[in-house]
Amino acid sequence: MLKEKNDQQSASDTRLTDSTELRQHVLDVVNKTPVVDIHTHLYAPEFGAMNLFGIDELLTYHYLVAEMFRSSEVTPEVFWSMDKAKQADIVWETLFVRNTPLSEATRGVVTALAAFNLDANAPNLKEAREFFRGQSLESHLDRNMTLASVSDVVMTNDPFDDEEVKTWEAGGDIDKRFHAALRMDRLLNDWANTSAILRAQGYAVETDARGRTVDEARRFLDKWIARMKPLYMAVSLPDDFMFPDGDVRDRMIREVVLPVSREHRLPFALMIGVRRKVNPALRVAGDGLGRADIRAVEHLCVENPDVRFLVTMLSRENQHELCVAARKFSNLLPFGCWWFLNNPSIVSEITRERLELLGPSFIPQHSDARVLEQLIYKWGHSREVSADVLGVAYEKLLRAGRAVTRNDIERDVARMFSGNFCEWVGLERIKGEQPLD
Ligand code: RAT
Ligand code: ZN
Repeated sequence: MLKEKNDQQSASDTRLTDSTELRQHVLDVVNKTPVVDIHTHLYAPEFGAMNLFGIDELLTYHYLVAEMFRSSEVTPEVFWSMDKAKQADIVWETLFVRNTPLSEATRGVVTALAAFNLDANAPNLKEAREFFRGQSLESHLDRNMTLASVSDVVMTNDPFDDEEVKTWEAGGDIDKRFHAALRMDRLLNDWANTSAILRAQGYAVETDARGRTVDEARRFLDKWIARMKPLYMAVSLPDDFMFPDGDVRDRMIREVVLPVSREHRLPFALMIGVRRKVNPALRVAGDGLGRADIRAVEHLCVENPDVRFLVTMLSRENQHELCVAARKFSNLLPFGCWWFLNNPSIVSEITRERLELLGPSFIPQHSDARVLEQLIYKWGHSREVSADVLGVAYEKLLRAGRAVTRNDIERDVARMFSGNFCEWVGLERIKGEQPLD
């Protein structure tokens, strides 16, 4: 046993000087290393009906709905009046039967179906529906997490969502693989309505955010932090987000969010660049994007060196300057290729750029999955890109005169897939470690 272990040890320490062997090792490590998925819209089983899985949910994902309207005569009005199964039929017929599923979101469905040996050329959804109907949530969840090699999932938790609140208020433990992220959108992007809701809940807040608003909003957050034990607070922000600014959001960030972040040692995640409801008729599929001003991020980081920021930006044009900002501020951790950026060509470009400017000190990807089986394709597809990008980087290093070992590759990948995040949010459990024997 000991000898076997020593042999394994020395194999891991051997310098990889052959580029084919090197690429093979990188692929192997990238595929095997468990990932902590730092931003999703998935929920622990305890959240009941909020758990989405199966073919009808996969096909009515808003990424696909938007694409369907480009190739179908059906109007948004008619589409939204249909039940989910009928909507799924239309998406399948339009994007998978009458057209070839060439886009990233459609290929994703193919990858997910193939993982369960389901026919992606099927003329209808009969077989897929039968298969998913036969799955129990618990075992299907285990299977998906294993297939995607995801060890932990961070949810998106909105303390103003009635359905979600019911589960939190019921108390009780939730599945340990799931972690909370306290979503701040309603507090920071819709204060006029949110302040009225808070007043109805007994908080003495004002529409203009004056008076006792700051103390009361902090009291509200303290309560939800105690309840959810989130790993971080998060907000999505428009492309015209500025900091400093003279608006209510500025005041709420300065006087509520940042002090709460310091007091509870909770990082603040900013997802910047979304333009909500560019086409309102498309509903959840109708959001767009715009280029944001990196100076807002720089100001936050320079003014708050004791706060840790996780930042992702939606516009491709913002990616280089986000890397440069991260070089200036060690309290800034760039993460993920968000939403419209989650396509192999762009993920590849961004990951190369980040690696070249930041080494392994970033988080390459999050899934943003809303439907369980999306974990399989989102992680499968992005692992392909990561392995490619890393393989090229190690080969260049080899040519420059520095060979790497399997241990080096394992350390780098573990850092990017889980370590950077766990350290940032203080998640104690060490991720991805195999038991000793
Ligand atoms: O990627 C998405 O599914 C978007 O609709 C949004 O949910 C976005 O990721 C967000 O968290 O606001
Ligand atoms: Zn999201």
